[in-house]
Amino acid sequence: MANSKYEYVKAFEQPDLLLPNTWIVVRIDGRGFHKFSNKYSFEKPNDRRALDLMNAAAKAVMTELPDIVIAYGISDEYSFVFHKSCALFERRSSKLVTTIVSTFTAYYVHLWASFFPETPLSAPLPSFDGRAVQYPSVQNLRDYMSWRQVDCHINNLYNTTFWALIQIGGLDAKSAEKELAGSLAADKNEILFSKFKINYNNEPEIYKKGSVVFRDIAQSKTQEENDRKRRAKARITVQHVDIIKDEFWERRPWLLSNKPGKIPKEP
Ligand SMILES: Nc1nc2c(ncn2[C@@H]2O[C@H](COP(=O)(O)OP(=O)(O)OP(=O)(O)O)[C@@H](O)[C@H]2O)c(=O)[nH]1
Ligand SMILES: [Mg+2]
Repeated sequence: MANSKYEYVKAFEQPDLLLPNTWIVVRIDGRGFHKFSNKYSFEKPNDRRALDLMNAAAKAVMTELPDIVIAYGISDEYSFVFHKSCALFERRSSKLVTTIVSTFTAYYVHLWASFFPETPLSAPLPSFDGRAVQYPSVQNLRDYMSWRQVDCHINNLYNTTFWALIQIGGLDAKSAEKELAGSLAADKNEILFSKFKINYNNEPEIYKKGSVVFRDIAQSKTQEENDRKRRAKARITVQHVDIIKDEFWERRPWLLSNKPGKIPKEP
């Protein structure tokens, strides 16, 4: 077929390729969720319904995209990890990010009513931004995951203490902020315990550790199905566990190897 005179515009499309053989993390983040959480009266500092909704949307994303090996969520953000061998969407950054963002947002809106039956959504509707980051080694990838989980802990300890000072202690926001300025983790634990009889260790795991979504596959499997099909059928689970220590990864070698029972080899 002859080219039209307009066809030259195609040359303006520039590549946005991600390197092969790297772990790709797509992190999405709720846009303006400070305002959004006030509009729908999210509980402070943690709203269980809002977190469950985030987790349900993340599970739906993972069901539709079997190339995602693990996801980790806190607050209004979620990180999705693509295996280093994944060739999905020709490893084009914009395709990966827009697919994750639109699929996640669609499910977030679709599932809203199941988690907030009393408060229907109204404009402006929730939306998310997203970015892709590449990590060349398992160590870098695990350090990324650890970074997010440490952030979860730091933020949650601060927020739990801050809101206890306000909700139970009767302080205003300015005084609570002043009280916590320069405080260490031990100081916050001490404030929680001595002032409010709250043992931070007994706070719900979902708030302290965030949410890890992954496929709980059996380690012995017939070879009839190819890996992608097998992953698509595996049960997706949401857990609130430590992903910083080796134990989580050692007990689930299929997560990083993408093969049942195999640990990834790295030089
Ligand atoms: N009350 C309440 N607020 C939450 C909860 N989870 C997230 N948020 C709000 O969402 C915000 C998320 O932080 P950011 O992503 O930095 O803030 P943002 O307003 O979304 O801003 P941008 O991401 O830059 O658009 C928090 O600061 C809280 O205000 C929750 O469980 N309860
Ligand atoms: Mg946000």
